[in-house]
Amino acid sequence: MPHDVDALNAGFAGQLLEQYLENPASVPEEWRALFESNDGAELLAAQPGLLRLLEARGRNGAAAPAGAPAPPAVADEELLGGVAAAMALVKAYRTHGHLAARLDPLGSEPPGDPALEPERLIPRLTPELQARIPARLLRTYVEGETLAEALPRLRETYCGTIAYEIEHISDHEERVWLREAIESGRYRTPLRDDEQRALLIRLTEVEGLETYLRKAFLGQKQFSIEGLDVLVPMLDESIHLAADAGAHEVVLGMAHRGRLNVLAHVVGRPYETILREFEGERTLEALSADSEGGTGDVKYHLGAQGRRSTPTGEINVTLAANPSHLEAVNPVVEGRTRADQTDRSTREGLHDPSVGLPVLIHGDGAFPAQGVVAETLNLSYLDGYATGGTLHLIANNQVGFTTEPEEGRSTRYSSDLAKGFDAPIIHVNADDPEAAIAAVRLALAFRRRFCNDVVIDLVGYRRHGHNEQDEPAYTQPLMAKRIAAHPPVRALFAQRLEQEGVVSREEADRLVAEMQTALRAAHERLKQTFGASRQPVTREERVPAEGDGSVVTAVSADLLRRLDEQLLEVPEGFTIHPKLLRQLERRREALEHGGIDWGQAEALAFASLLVEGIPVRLTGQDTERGTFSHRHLVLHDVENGQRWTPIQRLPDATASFEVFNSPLSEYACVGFEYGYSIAAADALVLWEAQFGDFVNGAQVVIDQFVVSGLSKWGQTSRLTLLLPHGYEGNGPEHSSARAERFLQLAAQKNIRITNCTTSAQYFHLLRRQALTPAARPLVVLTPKGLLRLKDASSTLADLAEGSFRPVLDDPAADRERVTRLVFCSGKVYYDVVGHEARAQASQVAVARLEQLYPFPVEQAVDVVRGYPNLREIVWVQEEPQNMGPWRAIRHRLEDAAGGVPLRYVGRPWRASPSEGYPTAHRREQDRIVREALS
Ligand SMILES: Cc1ncc(C[n+]2csc(CCOP(=O)(O)OP(=O)(O)O)c2C)c(N)n1
Repeated sequence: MPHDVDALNAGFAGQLLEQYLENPASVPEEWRALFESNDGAELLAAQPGLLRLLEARGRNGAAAPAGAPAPPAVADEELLGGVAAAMALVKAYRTHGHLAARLDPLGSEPPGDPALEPERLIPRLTPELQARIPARLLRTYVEGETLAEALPRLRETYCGTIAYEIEHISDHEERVWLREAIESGRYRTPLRDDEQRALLIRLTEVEGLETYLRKAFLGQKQFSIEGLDVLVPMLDESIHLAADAGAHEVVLGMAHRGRLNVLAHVVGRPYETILREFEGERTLEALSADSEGGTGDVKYHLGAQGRRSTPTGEINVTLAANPSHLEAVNPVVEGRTRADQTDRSTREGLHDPSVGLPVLIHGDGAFPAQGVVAETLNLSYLDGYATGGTLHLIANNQVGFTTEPEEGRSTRYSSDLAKGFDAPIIHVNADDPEAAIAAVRLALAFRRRFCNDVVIDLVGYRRHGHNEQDEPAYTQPLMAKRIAAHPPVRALFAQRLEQEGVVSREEADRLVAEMQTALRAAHERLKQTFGASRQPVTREERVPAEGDGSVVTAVSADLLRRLDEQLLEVPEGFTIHPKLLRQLERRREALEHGGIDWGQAEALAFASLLVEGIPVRLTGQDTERGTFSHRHLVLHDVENGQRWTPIQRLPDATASFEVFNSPLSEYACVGFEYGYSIAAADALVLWEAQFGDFVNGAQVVIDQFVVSGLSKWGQTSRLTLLLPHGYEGNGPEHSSARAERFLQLAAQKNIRITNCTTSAQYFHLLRRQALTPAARPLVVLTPKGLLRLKDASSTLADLAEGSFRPVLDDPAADRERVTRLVFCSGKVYYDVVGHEARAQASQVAVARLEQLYPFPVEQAVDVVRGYPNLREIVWVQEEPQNMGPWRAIRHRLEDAAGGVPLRYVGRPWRASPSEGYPTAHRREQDRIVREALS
């Protein structure tokens, strides 16, 4: 810190200040802090030499040239001090103006801030002094010759019905752009008469729909938008601006609040279909889910797609289906948008953010409190996840369900979290529709210019209870009273337009009546269709065909050889780490003489898909290398750190391979990939967990989207989850991928769950997943130790022939001798067959269940039938009895056993998946295997 400001060399300080004003980042941190504090600016300004410099700058409109003789002192001490105070004031408006803004339609007093009061500064900025301070010294963009003229405009700009938080942004260019955009009023030009009229019509429609529904369907939940009505015209504006910027897609994510209105007016769903839902009939989405054995979903969760025409052409608008879980849809929307923005016919998946705009509508209670919001914001500027900036709209009705803001967050604003991500925050009063439109214009201009997220905190209220069955006055009595006495925004806006002579009172009233008539007519039309109901969907139609049989997963040996060679190619002069080089070069040998390990089989599966035109996207924590250092799809030159990804250079590839290390998130990352997989039905999208356990950080996405999306919304996905699994003595958290969770959630062929024991099986499985016509999510319990285990490796012939086999019988059993059939799944197989006791147990055959769901009934029966002298079947698992596959597949095994007794061997019921101590693990593992064999 420059300690003694009085003793400063004014010339030096002046130069620094000059520099600071040009570019704040260019001066040392301590000086920046000094200039940015009010005291500092004042003290510095009290140095006459410095102020002469400032004066000179003002006169010339530019910095005084270095070494130029100091211009004569033209100002008295008071004026000079005043300039510094005025600068502090400008800074205060930019930084704290929002504290004095009139953001609450219900009229609560803003807290204000002393720094905004010219009378309280030293020297006091009296009106006389203000009139003497030239505005050009202050570097603002508002109009006015003097501070006296500029000040009211600053106040209007920063403390009106819009307020801004931009000064936290670390990028100087962005900050200056925003200041200029805000203060020049470029995005706040008044609406033309026809635009105002259109806005009034829109607000009338928004209010009219809610009013009609409330009257016609008393007490049914509609989660009315009223109090935040302007959200709809804001979305209209966003769609127009997106189209204008060349986008083909706008993807919306939102919760319950206002959703029906958005469906009708933003997506363009006919009123009839919404009314049909209220009448208890299903609309199209639910129907399509029906054909997949679906249950459908409540009306305010259903997704929809529409095409909107805009002045610059048509554009798709997608409202993502979502569950009740607030904010869970955020990463899904980002993933969907990213998929829309990616050209998968290019080798790396060319990303063009101008193609689509993601818009997320948040609740003011949910935004600061749901962790997935932060996780999703953290994706926004990452190479593998960016979507060119998301428009965030906080539908801020100043209350949660019944929770007050003071109970719901530790920050002043609901939006504060986003400041950490350098997003500009625009607060706007929902009772000022024109300001709200201006907020969208500024936000999207900023996004277009900088590809960054922007947050609009739309401050309104909730006219009714949380839903239509709630009484808000039980918990927010004062607020409810204020709201009851407060006219709706449509009425306020109509009144304003009447005063301005844009519409007459009669015209405004007529619009209201016309809307009710239109809704009544739609309702009548709908009622006439009742009775002529559809044919019920038959059971046969409901269960989709698996269709796996028709898929060829084998790849010719010649092609595999060629791909393997290409996967080892690096440019001239590229130096691979010598240890890694040896590992990679072993792949050539493995191809010819056996020993194709997991990493190699996987790379070959991916490469073979790429030359067949199937795009692949693989993400996860440290996935480029692989947690267990087995993958190495991305190589790093040890001399210069440059990257090289051979799989993105395959000469014959006709589809993209995207590979990214993910941030340390499960919830948002799995949500993102799910969203991507929905929009990119053509692609194999894989997410890998660091260890399988960690997938439970994404449990909401698993439960609410992955396993149930098809049933609820008819939404299919071939998202593939790679979950490292297996008991290797690493403790309770690195052992189990919790197969039991997925098995419990498996029904109606909604997902596939596998646990392969050879790299060839994995190869065929990946290819089947990409190629099979019936898209379903796939859960793969992937190995750790097996990744390099010789016995689990495969040969070229294994890949060039055959297919994925859901059950593997014992290859070496003496069929007549066998009296016990051990069934197991995954790595424990190698523990059993590799155990010293195995040699003595020729009466035991060991079969592997490679696909846990859908349970391969016929194949399991065939295995059992292959042993004529069976006396028992033993299910062996490493997991405790209350975990792992046992409980889910027990009945299936019993069926397959055809009367042969079935017994369990494994860990007993346990609260924690595994032992913490390696010795205890070894003992338990040994006991399990001995029991299986003895
Ligand atoms: C993850 C999650 N927890 C709890 C709920 C129950 N819930 C539904 S709406 C709501 C209040 C949401 O408040 P806010 O985000 O301010 O949105 P608003 O309803 O006020 O528009 C709550 C707690 C939920 N839907 N999701």
